[in-house]
Amino acid sequence: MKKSRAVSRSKSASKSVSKKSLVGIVTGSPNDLATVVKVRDTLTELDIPSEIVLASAHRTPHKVIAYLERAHKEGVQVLIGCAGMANHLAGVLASHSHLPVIGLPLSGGVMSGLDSLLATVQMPPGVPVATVAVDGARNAALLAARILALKYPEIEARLEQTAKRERARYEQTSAEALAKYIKHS
Ligand code: AIR
Repeated sequence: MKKSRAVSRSKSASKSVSKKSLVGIVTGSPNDLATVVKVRDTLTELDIPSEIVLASAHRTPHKVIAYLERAHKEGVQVLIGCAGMANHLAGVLASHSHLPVIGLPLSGGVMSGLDSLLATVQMPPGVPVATVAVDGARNAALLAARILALKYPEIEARLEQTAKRERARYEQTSAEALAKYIKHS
């Protein structure tokens, strides 16, 4: 499927990755950063420039809007909204932007992320947010990369290499686990 996508993409439509941030990662609290930096780490692994911005839909909504204005001007192409508890950040990003928005619900609080998951995923028709798992930082980054890969062939190639490496690691771990448990059973 990936092959046909690469083939069907016209040469004039494909672009080179710029140095400017292609992904804007917005998060609701400095206390979220331990998880949110993993989004950035995965994007960096794929050579995708990104930025992390601290802005809360509830505490500093003006900052969310100000960031969006800058992001639109500077050519950010995918937004990731991360927050815990009553997570309205991704939804607010999607309601003020035409860009694709990924919601990353975070755990924490008495509901361990279920509150954030439901607040992120249950968007009304017309305002789409693609929601990943609670604390699913790596998938948030990989999904952003897949969106960008539609336009940038080099990102598609890096994604393919990463998937190949991860499959090989999985096969090796599986073989080791089987050898260990079958020997001891
Ligand atoms: N939050 C911040 N503004 C709106 C929301 N939903 C989230 C943060 C954090 C949680 O509330 O993203 O995950 C608790 O924030 P804090 O700063 O009290 O730790």
